[in-house]
Amino acid sequence: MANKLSVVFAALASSTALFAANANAEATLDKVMKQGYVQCGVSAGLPGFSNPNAKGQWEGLDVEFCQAIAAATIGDKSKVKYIPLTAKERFTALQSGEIDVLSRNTTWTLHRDTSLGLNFTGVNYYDGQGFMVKKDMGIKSAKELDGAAVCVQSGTTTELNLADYFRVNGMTYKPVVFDTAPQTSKGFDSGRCDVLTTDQSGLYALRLNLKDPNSAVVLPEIISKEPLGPVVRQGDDQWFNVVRWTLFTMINAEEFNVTSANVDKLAKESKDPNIRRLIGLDGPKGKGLGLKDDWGYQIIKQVGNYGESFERTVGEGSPLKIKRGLNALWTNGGIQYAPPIR
Ligand SMILES: N[C@@H](CCC(=O)N[C@@H](CS)C(=O)NCC(=O)O)C(=O)O
Repeated sequence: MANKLSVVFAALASSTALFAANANAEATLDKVMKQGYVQCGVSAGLPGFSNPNAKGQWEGLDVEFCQAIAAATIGDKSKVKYIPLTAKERFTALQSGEIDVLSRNTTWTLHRDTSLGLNFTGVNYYDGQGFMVKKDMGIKSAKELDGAAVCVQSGTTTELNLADYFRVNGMTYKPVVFDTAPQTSKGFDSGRCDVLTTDQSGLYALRLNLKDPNSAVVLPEIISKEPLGPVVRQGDDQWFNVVRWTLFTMINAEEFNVTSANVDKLAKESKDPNIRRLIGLDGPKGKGLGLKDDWGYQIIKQVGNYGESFERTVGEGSPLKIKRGLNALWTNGGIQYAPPIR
């Protein structure tokens, strides 16, 4: 009996402890509201994704996503504290609570989504790994890279894909490993390696930083899937939902042609139920997320829809000039698709 009772007590105690741990972990939204800003982990310097401009202000697709979370929660897109992180530092920063969300060209993989205690909330950029070589090498395909010295960044999916690709194709290579993107592109520029490999978006970005961007070409092969997206800690469903529905709102807003420029007019005039729900005039509004009813309106008004953000940061309106490709909406030949707001 005593034994049975102590088992029951032990079970009760451990479930209480578990509940307490969960209750603590549930508090990211409360914490953000209390501190008055979102602590957002970003890349230290990757043009188009997150990069400080000449005035020292952070810019890029991942930066704008941080701003969208701040607009949805606090109601002010400027309430973000940016924490630049290398690839190696990023997951510990999230696990330890140093940041509230990681918005840093990070690939969604099984290992990261499970064993690291983290959850990917969606995909804000469908990418794939590629190679960049010096034009004067005259190389046309990655299959000609046998024996090459390859510049690569540590702590990334890139390192593993590189090893897989060369092994599968019966080729050897010499890795030249760096900790940051600027070091990696400098290594390539100064001739430490023949090839630089990273996500294709990163190749376009790093190419801009070369002494002569025209001296390098990007090879046609894409050797992996790199779905990049925002990440949160496991065990905080409310915050997970806030972050993922911020992304879905940006994508849905593009689908329904709601932009930062026309959202006020549509709020007054539109009878379209999809648009009215998107900006919180009808439908589930903010209650389920623990946000104000205008959370979607604030994202669109202050930051814009997904297409606006894409074009401004990495697309035709940016120095990178990346085409929408896979990142076009599903209604436009791409695979960006968000569940409905209803
Ligand atoms: N998507 C890959 C690669 C991400 C990555 O860190 N890429 C480098 C090379 S483009 C980078 O962004 N560096 C920026 C920095 O170090 O601040 C991953 O999640 O592992």
